[in-house]
Amino acid sequence: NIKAFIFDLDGVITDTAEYHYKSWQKLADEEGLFFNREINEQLRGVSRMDSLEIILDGKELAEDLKKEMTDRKNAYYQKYLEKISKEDILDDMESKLIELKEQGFKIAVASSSRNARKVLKNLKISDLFDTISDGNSVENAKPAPDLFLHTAEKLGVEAEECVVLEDAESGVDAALAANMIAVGVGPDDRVGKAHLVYSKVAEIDFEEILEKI
Ligand code: B16
Ligand code: MG
Repeated sequence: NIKAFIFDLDGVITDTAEYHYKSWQKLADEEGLFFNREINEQLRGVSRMDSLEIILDGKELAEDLKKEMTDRKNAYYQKYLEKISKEDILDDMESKLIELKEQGFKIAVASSSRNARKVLKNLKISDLFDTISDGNSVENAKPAPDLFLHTAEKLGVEAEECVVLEDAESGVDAALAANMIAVGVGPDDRVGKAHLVYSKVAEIDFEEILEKI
């Protein structure tokens, strides 16, 4: 008996991945670290510090240096965020969200991003959600189930009553670990472990999801 839909942000509601990419690329260039779009793919849904660790690829640095680097990357990223507006909502996601609400479902955002509230504010859809969880909400980032479990608790529903929409492998893993229904958005080699997969956001069909699960 599904009562709530929990949405990932980057890759499901909007596409900030390109801005993350450009910001990491700038930092990597400044630091002489090897980085490209292929490595960037591995950063989908991964927290800021975990992303840096992937880029460092085993290279060990002092904590304060790593903190400075992630802060610098975030400053670049936040510059891009200033440009985000309602037009950056993917496809017809806003009308789909409104429809789910009208049907009586609870809807929430559960994003790894510490900038999630800022992004939602600029997209002008913050008020639609019953609750918003972000990279500050729990200690253990995706693929740990914590962020999704925390979100269900705030919604007042059981994990089994939630459907999670995710574009990242780490996010699908987190949803499955939380005992929720996982709907993947993207190629099978990325989100194929989900209960149901759509290749892109425009194809997500909520009636079909409710029928099939
Ligand atoms: P921040 P999501 C994730 O958002 C992004 O996919 C990932 O690339 C990024 O590193 C992470 O947020 C942390 O973002 O640096 O803003 O805290 O897909 O979980 O909505
Ligand atoms: Mg995502």
